[in-house]
Amino acid sequence: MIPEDHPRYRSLQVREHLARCAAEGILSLEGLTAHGRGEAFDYLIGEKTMESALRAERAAAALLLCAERPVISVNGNTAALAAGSIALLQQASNAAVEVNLFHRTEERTRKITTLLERHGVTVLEGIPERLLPLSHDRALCLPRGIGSADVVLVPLEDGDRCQALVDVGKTVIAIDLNPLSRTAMTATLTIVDEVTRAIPQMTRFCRALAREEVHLCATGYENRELLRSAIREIQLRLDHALD
Ligand code: PTJ
Repeated sequence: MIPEDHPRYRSLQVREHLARCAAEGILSLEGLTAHGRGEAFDYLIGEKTMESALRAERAAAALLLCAERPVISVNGNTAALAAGSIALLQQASNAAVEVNLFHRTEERTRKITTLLERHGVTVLEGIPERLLPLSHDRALCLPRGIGSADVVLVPLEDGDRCQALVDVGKTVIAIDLNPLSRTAMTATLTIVDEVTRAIPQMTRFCRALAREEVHLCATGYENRELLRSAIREIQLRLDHALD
C-alpha cells in the first residue's frame, strides 16, 4: 500500500503497476531497469514536457498524418504504461499498431496484444518475417505492418533496431527520455519526453493541426537542433537546481 500523501506517490504507483506487469509476463525484467533509467532522466527534465519536446510532438503528429502507412510499434513498457493512450492516438492518426518486442516470445506478444485490445486498440496480426538488417530475432516484423510502413513510431526503442529501421528507409519517430541515447541520435525525429505525456500530446496535435499546417510541421524541424534544445533545457534546469 502506497500512502497517497507520499511526495512520490505517482512514481511509486507506476513502479508497483510495472512490477505487477512484469509478474504477469507483460513487461520484461529488463523493462523494469529500462524504466529506472527513464525515471532518472525524467528527474533531470523536471517531469514535465519541455518546450523542445512539444515542438517534436507536433512534428511527430504531422508525420503520422502525412504518412501513407504509419505504424505504432508497441513493446512491453509502452503497453503497460500507455495502452489507453495508444488507442486514442490510433484513432486520431489512423496508424496501424504492431506489437514488436525486443525480448520476443510468442507468449508475451499474445499477452500484450490482449492488453492492448482490452483498451480498444486494433492490433495487426500475422506471421512475422526477417525484414530488418539485424542478425537475430529482432529482425522480425510483420510484412503488412512495420515491413511496409513509411513512418514508424517507436517508443522506448533499442538503438540497434532504430538504426536498422532508418537503414531500410523508414522515417522513425522515437520517444526516449535520454537525449544522448543511440536511439535518440539515430531516429529521424526524437521526442525527449515521458511516453505517458508524449502520446497524449501527439494525439492532441493530430486532432488540432489544420490541413495546411500538416505538411509544414512534418518538414519544418531539424532533429539535431531539437536534441540540442532538449539538452540546453536540461542544462538550464540543473544550473538553477539549488537556487
Ligand atoms: O518489451 P520489450 O521486450 O520490447 O523490451 C522493451 C525495452 C524497453 C526493455 C527494450 O526496448 C530496451 O532494452 O530498451 P533500452 O535500450 O533500454 O531503451 C529504452 C530507452 O527508453 C532508454 O533510453 C530509457 O531512458 C527510455 N525510457 C525508459 N522509460 C521511458 C523512456 N522513455 C520515455 N518514457 C519512458 N517511460
